[in-house]
Amino acid sequence: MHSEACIGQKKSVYEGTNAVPRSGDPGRVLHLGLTDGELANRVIVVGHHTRADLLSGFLEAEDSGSVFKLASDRGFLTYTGQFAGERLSVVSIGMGLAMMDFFLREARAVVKGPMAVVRLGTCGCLQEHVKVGNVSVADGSALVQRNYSHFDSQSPAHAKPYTISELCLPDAELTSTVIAALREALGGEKVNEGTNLTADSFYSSQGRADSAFNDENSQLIGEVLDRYPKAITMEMETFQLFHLARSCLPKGTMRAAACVVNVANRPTGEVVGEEALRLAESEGGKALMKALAKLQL
Ligand code: R1P
Ligand code: URA
Repeated sequence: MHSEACIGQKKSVYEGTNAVPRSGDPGRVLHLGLTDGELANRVIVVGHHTRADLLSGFLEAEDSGSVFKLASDRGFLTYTGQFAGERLSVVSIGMGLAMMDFFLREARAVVKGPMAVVRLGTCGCLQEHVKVGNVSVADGSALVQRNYSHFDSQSPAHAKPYTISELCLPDAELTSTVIAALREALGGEKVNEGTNLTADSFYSSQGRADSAFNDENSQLIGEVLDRYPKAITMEMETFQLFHLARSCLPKGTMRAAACVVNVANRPTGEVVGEEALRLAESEGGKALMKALAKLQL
């Protein structure tokens, strides 16, 4: 018999399967790959590695003499260092509700004490007057989900193809600090505030047309705007961040805020240029790091 198949003779690949499992010694959480103390209480969370690399350039070395860096084999990339006298991490988590869930739960498991998390993402913008390259801060977020039951031919006719949730709110103080820092860094005309919509797909639940699938979404953006006329941004993680921060126990120990660079104006079809995007990411990101460092935790 091949040795890998000898169930019962090998140490388990991880422990604690009914809670937040860890593997190795020291125990590392399964998906972020981090162990206790490697992540700071103040975190900027972004969607891709290039943005994390960019912002990690603003971090200064820890006492060890370098900025901590760890790439997990599940796609998470963590940097931890010093910024304006505080310990701060920048983490790239990839995309979607599930990745934000992995991140916040496993981050909570390896960090002691109160946390503050700010997302710097990108989005499609639903309002014609909001310019691409601007940064929009969420004053609330609603979740737009594909209703899988609707697409099952056995389901009752009244089940709608998409569900739209109630609003979930961010931390008010952190959000005001973020807005002030962004305005100072980018100028007031480049910073918008409004409702965020988090979708469970880049495609169907964001109202994109794709003739290769039955999506029944041609009316979706209109329905969402009827319900939330102040909605300006549509992306894929903010609701989960706000929801889990509010669900975190003890209450108030995880504070959250979120903003996104508008990369595409959905009504006009305009898409941001490379240079404007990098500028918003780097100057906006630095402003968020200042806001996080300033926050009394
Ligand atoms: C889709 O292209 C991705 O871009 C947006 C969405 O939320 C989704 O994750 O944000 P990020 O640029 O932060 O990944
Ligand atoms: N990210 C999204 O989720 N949607 C967009 O339209 C652009 C970026």
